[in-house]
Amino acid sequence: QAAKAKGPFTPKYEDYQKVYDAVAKELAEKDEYDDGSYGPVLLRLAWHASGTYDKETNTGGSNGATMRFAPEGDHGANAGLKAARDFLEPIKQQFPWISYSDLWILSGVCAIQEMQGPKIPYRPGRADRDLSFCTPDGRLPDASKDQSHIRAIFGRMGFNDQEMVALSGAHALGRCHTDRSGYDGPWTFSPTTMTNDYYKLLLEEKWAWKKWNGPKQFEDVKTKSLMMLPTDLALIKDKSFRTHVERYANDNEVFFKEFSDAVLRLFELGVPFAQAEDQRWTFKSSFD
Ligand code: CCH
Repeated sequence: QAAKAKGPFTPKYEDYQKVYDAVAKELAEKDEYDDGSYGPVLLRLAWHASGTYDKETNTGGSNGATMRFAPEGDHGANAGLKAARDFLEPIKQQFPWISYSDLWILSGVCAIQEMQGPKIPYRPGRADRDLSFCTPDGRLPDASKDQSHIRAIFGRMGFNDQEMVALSGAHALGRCHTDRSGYDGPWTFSPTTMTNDYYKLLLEEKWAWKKWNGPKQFEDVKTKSLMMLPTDLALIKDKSFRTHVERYANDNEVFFKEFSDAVLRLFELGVPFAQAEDQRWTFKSSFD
């Protein structure tokens, strides 16, 4: 009898865990970047890949990784994300079987977990698509706007108020760069560790307009070393948003749980999975 023909390689949980481990290793080793970690910019890449989703037309979202191409890669909102894509290129070469779109999201999951955030369950199934699937400009939020804009943009993806506030807690991480968005500075004092500090600082600090020639942003009156965007302050000006800011400021566990649920949903928008919802995987972190 002839030997059973070897089918195409079907990667399993263990194979994706290997990719996770490779991203985590690079994150730990390349600690000269920015505040000492590529974690925040990797998370931003995963978010901007996903946040183009439109529930009416079921277009956009993380399936496709169309940000690799112009025009999407050149959209103003995506300025600076090449750093994240370049970081991941050697890992894509090492694991050629994974799609860019699955890799970007897996890296977002890895970034959150490695920066001591909650576990984010994951399932693969995203397929790369060509540039004809690029989304139109203007689907991602504009930081100069108010709560009605936040509701319009995240409502288009299908999120409610509570989820919008939970997702915004990602701004505990990373910073604004003048050569990317035009804004400047970090939101918290620990921009490479996931905490609920973003909400605490929003409520506890006094925020005033920064006096400078750049775009309108806030700075904390006390140290003038932290920043908030107009869209960040909208979360405490709006009554409904504010109740959730208060809940998350008061309880990091509640924040982690609801952040994990909302991010999981964000990362899956518009993806035609073969793997069932109850078959998601949770990856081991480097420190587990
Ligand atoms: Fe954000 N974000 N974001 N953000 N963001 C920026 C940076 C990060 C808005 C605007 C900006 C989310 C929601 C919003 C991250 C994650 C998330 C910057 C600075 C702007 C501007 C970019 C630069 O200059 O490098 C606006 C507006 C909204 C909603 O209204 C959501 C949701 C997430 C993830 C779940 C992360 C992380 C960063 C830091 C990136 C870095 O390079 O440090």
